[in-house]
Amino acid sequence: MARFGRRPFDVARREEDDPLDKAMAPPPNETPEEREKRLADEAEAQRRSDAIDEEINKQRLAEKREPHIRILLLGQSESGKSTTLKNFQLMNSPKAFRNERASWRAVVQLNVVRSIRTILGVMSEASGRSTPMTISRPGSPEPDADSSPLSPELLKLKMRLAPLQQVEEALLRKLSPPGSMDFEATHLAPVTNLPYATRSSRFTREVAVHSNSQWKGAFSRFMASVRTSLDSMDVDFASDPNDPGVVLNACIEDMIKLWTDPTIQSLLKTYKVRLEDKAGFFLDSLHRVASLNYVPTDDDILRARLKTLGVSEHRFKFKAAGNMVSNDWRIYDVGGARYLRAAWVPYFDNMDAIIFLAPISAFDEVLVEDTSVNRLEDSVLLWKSTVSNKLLEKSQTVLFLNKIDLLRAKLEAGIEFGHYVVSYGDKPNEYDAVSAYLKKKFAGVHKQYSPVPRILYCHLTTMTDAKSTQNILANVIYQSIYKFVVLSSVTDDKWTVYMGLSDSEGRWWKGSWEDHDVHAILGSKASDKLIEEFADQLAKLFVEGELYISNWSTAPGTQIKLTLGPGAKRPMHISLEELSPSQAAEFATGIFLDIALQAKSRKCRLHGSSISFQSSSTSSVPLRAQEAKPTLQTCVSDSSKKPEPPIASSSRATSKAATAARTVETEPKADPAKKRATAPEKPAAPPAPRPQKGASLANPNKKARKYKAIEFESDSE
Ligand SMILES: Nc1nc2c(ncn2[C@@H]2O[C@H](COP(=O)(O)OP(=O)(O)OP(=O)(O)O)[C@@H](O)[C@H]2O)c(=O)[nH]1
Ligand SMILES: [Mg+2]
Repeated sequence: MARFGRRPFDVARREEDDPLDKAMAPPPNETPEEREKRLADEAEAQRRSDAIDEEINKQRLAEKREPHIRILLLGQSESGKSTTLKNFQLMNSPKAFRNERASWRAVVQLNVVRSIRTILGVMSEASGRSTPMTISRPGSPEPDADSSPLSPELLKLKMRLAPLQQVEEALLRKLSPPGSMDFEATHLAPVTNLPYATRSSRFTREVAVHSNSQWKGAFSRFMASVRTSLDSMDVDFASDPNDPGVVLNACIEDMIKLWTDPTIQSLLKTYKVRLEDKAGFFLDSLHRVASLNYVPTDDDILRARLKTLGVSEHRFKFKAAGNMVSNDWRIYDVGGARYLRAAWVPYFDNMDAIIFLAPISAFDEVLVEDTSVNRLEDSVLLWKSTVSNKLLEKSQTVLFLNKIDLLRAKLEAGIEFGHYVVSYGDKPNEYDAVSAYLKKKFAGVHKQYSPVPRILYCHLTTMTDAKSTQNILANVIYQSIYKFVVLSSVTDDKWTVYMGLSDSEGRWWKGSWEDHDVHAILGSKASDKLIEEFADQLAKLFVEGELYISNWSTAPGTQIKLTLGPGAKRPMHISLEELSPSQAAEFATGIFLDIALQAKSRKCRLHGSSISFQSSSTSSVPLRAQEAKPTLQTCVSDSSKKPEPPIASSSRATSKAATAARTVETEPKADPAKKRATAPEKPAAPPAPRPQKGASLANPNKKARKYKAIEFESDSE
């Protein structure tokens, strides 16, 4: 009661004492002229402030109206989200990406220091222990106390490397803005017995940076005094005595000695610390990365590790041929550690797509945040909760099963996948089998838990390999921006595929298979029956849209590859060459002609309102950006419609091009004689009799098919 009674007085007193009010108050003894000037200044300041507000509001409104594609990167910590983002940056604006090399130099240096400190931590632990640690995993070699004696030489080395702690602190100071508490502590964490193989995280804590902090800017300012052009690789940081790289450089030989010492190697083995599998591993390139004039390469930047805290938005403008669809992208990168995941949810609304990263090499690792949880299990659970989230039900799902390079290396090193994933049973401990199993597992979860049926685009990736990654990212981008139509035809000696791109330039590609291509797949002695079955299978893949385009490039004349059955054990590929503009025009005209003639023969009326090529699936014209956002689909048809079986057509067409476009027949011709037995007749001249149901181009929905996701049955285990 008493407090309530005093409140008005307190408030009044606070207002009186408000330092802002005091600062803003007119000076005592203000003359009328001064007052007039002050009021004029204030009015001007207000006008400017209003103008700025108005500008901001305008920009906000414009942004709202401006169509853009929103992509959210999701996955546990160290799954490769930020690395994916770096790949997008490298692809979209390599110059800007490379301009940040100076900042990444510091991160690489930090990664080096962290690795060395991990070794020093192991040494401390080994020398401090009188009995070996208990390793809970049965079957793994027990550490042997006698195997880790530290020689006086090693102890001296350890002491000589002590200044690295100051290097680390200096780098952190330079990277984080003044007063920032963004970086997590990097002191040695207490030791715990971990049940799994990877334990290095207990020896050091992660270096992290808040996504909103201007760490690159801060560092660039710091480096500005010494930096010449970072576009050239010839930068001399040695002239700056404050560069932490100077001390690091002085430690090169000692670091190499430590890392290559056989005792240290066996100690690391004993303690199951596989630094070479860890993020930010550069110890095999010490001479290069610790040199005074070191400037990170693109690869180094992709391999550098800096943990993300918070969520950051990155804008890209992808260049699409023509301007029919939106090519403004916003990519959101989030921190994947468990305690950061709550911050994801506000971004779930209205996402066009999510790219989920699951590091499948982590089957024998545990979460840093909770050492009782297997990282692969965490990924599967996170995937399950992501795909089942109602807010994301309209988002396209792209899954990157990442770190396959490390998966391969671990399996080749004899680490048993089945040991950690019991349901895998005794299947072969080989990359193909394991990756297929995991693909199936993740696809099964997607199928089972998606609130609505939707396509899954799944890729096996190595995000640190820019070349292969860019191909995959290009696929993700073109799936979003472009739409395609695929048509095929069979003539006596060839199966020909045409693929059209719905951009404003009307581009077409063409590829074909002849007898020898079929025999190359089935063997030269393939029986008629086998060839027939193969043709049926091929037709099914084609009609059901089990197609995928790789080697995508917008560059004119680039050869691209159409993959049939990307989810099959042995996908098949057909190379497509781009048609010249005049060939493409002739081909497209042929299709129109055929449509018109067939429509006429069926007494269809061709007038504006009844035929809308805008919405026709074969025409595959993308919706204008302002009408609808493009989706991550390469499809051309309405996926909700059940695909029709391939048609043994007896329809007719006039031109070769129109013939090609007419049907979705997919039987490759292995032998002209056999072909005649099974293939459709060669087309004759129009007018055609009414074609079989679904066979006509006048009803194109029956032909063009959606590229379907790779989908597997749910893992029954
Ligand atoms: N060997 C290998 N390393 C990878 C691959 N993808 C990412 N990395 C490395 O793994 C580390 C972690 O990747 P990040 O992209 O930082 O992981 P993140 O998902 O952003 O992690 P948080 O920011 O903690 O959520 C980095 O050092 C990458 O270079 C891969 O495919 N293979
Ligand atoms: Mg990150």
